Amino acid sequence: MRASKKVRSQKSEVRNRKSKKKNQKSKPAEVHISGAEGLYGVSDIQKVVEKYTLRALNHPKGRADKIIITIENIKRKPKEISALPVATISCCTLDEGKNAAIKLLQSLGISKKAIDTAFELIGKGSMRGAAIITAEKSGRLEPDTERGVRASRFGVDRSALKTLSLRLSRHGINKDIVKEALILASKVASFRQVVAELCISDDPYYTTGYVASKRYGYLRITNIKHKRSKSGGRAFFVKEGINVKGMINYLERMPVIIKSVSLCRGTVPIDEILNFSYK
Ligand code: PML
Ligand code: MG
Repeated sequence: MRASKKVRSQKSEVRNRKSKKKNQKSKPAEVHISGAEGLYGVSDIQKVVEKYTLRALNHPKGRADKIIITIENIKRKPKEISALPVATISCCTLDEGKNAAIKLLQSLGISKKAIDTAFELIGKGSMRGAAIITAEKSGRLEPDTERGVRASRFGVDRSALKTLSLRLSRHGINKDIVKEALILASKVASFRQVVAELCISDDPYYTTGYVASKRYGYLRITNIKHKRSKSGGRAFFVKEGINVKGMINYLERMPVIIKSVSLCRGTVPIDEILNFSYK
């Protein structure tokens, strides 16, 4: 599901007011409101369509005026993977949140230059999909840097979802936003040459983001952005010399399903995280 809304940008309004030509109307821009997807059995389709539609109509970014729902029959057998282990790093301020993300990414061998590029792009919030950034030289690899890449065709098996919901609920985080982001991040991290992902939500009222990697798992970071900020996005850090076509094909086309769930912890101090490696 992709939902969007037409808005007149303030910039173009100002330009039009100044313009000598009377009655000239600015062209409204289309703003992304909400995106969601999953792999489901036929019997779940009706329920899922209703859930996604309601979400697009009641989103904190505003009511969508265009909702596109695509239902596709996936014939290829999904690749089975495990969900990344989950933990939360609790930060009180924006600086603390950002520094925690930087510390984690640097300890994964990602250069400061690549990290700065990611924060800058995400801060602008103008990309529709994710940026692919090389971990050392900070090169941009997406063929279309405005569109970026969209991880797609991921889901969770019914019994794994039950286990996941139970484990997350012990820490008060059994929410769709957490589960959907974890499933996406687990697919992204399962590609061999992905080193890490940085995500900051574009939801203006959601200030928790994450750094995900095979080594440390899915690490939620609270207060990584200002409340009311609409900018957000994702960056995938990859090894230099990667086969980018193969990666995009995997992320966008290959069906992947979560079959098992890993450890779900609550709040963990960052130093404890840095002293333990899952891979
Ligand atoms: C999103 O807006 O969909 C991204 C949410 C990222 C963080 C989810 C979480 O709390 O774990
Ligand atoms: Mg979102």
